[in-house]
Amino acid sequence: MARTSPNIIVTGTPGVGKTTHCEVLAERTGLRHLSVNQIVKDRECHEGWDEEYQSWIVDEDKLLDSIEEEVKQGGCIIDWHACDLFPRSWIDLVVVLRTDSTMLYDRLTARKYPEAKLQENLDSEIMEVLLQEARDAYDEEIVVELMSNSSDEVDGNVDRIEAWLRQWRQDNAPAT
Ligand code: DAT
Repeated sequence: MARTSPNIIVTGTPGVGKTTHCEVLAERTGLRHLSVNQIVKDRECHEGWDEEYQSWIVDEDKLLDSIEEEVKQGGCIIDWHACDLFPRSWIDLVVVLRTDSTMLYDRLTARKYPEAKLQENLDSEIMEVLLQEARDAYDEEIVVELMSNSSDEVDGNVDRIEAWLRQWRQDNAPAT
């Protein structure tokens, strides 16, 4: 069945501003914010806790099973620092947020990330790992890279995504 509302992934290295964007976007558009972090924790889609990295070891099959019905209905904003696990047929737009490394360092330090995790995430941002993952997993026309250094950029990005959403709804309106 065709979706009447699109599904959007908002991805990027931890600390780039995914949650910040998704919350504003959900409020302004009425789409549902699916915080994968929260779902992994609440629905126990994991194989335990990694002490060194201070994060859950995600069971991807269980996660996908758990969200499949909801996502297939459309209208979801998926907030997660990985994207290539979600089937291409589920996804209409992939937003990859980017941040300058000095700013990311400050944000992750404020979160008290352990040293190994901090360094790995900074390297990942500099090496554009998530952007590449998104480009490898999805058609390039649906992957958009947006900067997230300031709150003005959050507003501008949300405006752009809202404009995209209006267009998507127009293009996918049921024939009358
Ligand atoms: P993520 O969900 O990607 O881990 P977040 O939305 O929780 O990131 O943001 C991490 C911190 O950085 C939080 O204190 C809000 C701040 N932040 C994120 N994006 C920002 C932006 N574009 N301008 C200013 N602050 C931002």
